[in-house]
Amino acid sequence: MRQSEMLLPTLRENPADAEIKSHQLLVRAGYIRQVASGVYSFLPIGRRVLRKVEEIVREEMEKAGAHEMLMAALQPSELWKETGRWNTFGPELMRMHDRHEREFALGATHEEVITSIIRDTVNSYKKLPLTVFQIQNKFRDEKRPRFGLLRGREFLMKDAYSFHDSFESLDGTYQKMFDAYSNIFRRCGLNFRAVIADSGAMGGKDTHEFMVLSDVGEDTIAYSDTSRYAANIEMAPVVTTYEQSAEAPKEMKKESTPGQRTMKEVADYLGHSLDKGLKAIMFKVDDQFVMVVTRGDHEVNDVKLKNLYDASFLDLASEEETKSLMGTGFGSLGPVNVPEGVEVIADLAVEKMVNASCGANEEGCHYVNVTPGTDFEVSQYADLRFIQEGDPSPDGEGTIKFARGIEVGHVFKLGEFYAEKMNASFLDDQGKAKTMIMGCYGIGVSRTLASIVEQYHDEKGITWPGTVTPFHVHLLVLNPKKEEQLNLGEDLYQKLQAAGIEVLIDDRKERPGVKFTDSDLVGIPLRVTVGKRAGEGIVELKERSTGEQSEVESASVIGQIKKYLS
Ligand code: 9G3
Repeated sequence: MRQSEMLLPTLRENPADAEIKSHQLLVRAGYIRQVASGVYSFLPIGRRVLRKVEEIVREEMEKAGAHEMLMAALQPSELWKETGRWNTFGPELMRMHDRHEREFALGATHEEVITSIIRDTVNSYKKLPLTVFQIQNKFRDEKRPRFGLLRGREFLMKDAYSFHDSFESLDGTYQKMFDAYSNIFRRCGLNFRAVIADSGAMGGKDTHEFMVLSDVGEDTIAYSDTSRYAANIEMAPVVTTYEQSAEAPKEMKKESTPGQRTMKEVADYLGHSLDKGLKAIMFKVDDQFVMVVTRGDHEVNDVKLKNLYDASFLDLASEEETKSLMGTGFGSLGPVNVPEGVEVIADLAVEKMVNASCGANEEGCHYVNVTPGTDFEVSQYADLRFIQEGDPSPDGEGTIKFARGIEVGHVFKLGEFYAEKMNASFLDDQGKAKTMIMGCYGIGVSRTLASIVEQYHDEKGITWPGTVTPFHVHLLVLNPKKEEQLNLGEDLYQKLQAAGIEVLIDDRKERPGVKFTDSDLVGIPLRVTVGKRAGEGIVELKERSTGEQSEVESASVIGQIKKYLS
């Protein structure tokens, strides 16, 4: 394609609201433009990359046995009322009325739509399992859209849905989707981890998130430094075994600790390390008060606490509630002599401790030489803390390290929830009506594109991997007014296209410096420059990511490019 004809508006400066590299570079290099907060248009060169990512997704989905369809984005509210989600989702679900005042949702996801199609069209086990997918813009009115395409309010998603007559069948499809996702992100050149995750509002049991490792990621991943083990930090179990302290328990006694509030302050004041202290935090779990005790250097994992009680509501008790319950605030809370009605539970690390310190439930006072089981009762010990770097990996191989991740994919075993609510049933081989079992599988396609830029850029611009680059070769003609440059450029342009190579020719009437700067920004992997030595049939070949360049005979440059691209 010819750059002189192309809408490719590059900028020298970062847009004011762009905080991260992918947002800055995609705007500056003419790939996207913002229409509104969290709403972007893809310009021609951006559309080409998006299509490359879509194609990889499409190929791998079809290889995994999924069939592509395209569902309506306008969804009648009746469907969402059948599952009850019309009311459980707040302002994030974008809603509108049609000319007849009928209510619609703009598609945020399509469980209701696809289940309403399947219940009308599939009624026998012979037609199962069945997996469909679509690639379509989704609408979610995020409270704080940010980071460009990473958290938008209209974004391109691949969403797939599978229907089964048994959980074994679901397990099979789930594994196929899991493998397809690994292929997709590998083909996109991404450094990613499949992470054990929490299914959140979607229910069901197994679920994995696919996380691209990146410092701008919103999630924290705990991963093993020697195996493929990785889990969302909320889910990672702690498998550390604790040694029984060898100390002989001493007589508990009260010390005054005037003005000392944090664990660190108290430990320093009492002259012991943080891990000899007991941290007590009061939670409200559904409608009961629970005091959670952990070692002083550990943090309570509220997702584990919520899952332990299978609670629908969990929050920290307020300072007032704590004061009225315990007669003291957060700073001197402790598990010794806790009033009735407050349950005390503790993390596993606490069980083996001896002669620890803890709050005395009295402002400015702490107990020392406190031993669990002797000086206070624990109703149950459980894995209640966040995993930490250096902890042993739960799979028994290596130790845990943390990384930030961008969630680009999420696969769920949904179970029967949607089919039950919407009466999607089938007759089994005994003619008996059964509820279908579902899985669903999402990829943020536009978010994946931005993640690739996060992992592939340098200080001059984007450095696309060959599998998703908008073109394979950027052909610069430095001075089209010079006959020999114009002719050699056009000749190479034709030959490259004839060889099936995707080439963008910069035939604009711009100074060489502008062409080089734009070319570095746009990030096409290979650059051929036709310049001063065109008369001798010599051109320059440069690799964008390494900066390696060489002068080559124009006759042999096509062969060299073919070799590089294969
Ligand atoms: C909504 C809004 C936001 C949402 C949802 C619904 C997330 C919602 C979870 C899923 C689950 C899977 C199929 C593709 C893969 C993910 N945010 N989820 O259901 F109305 Cl406003 O979307 N759906």
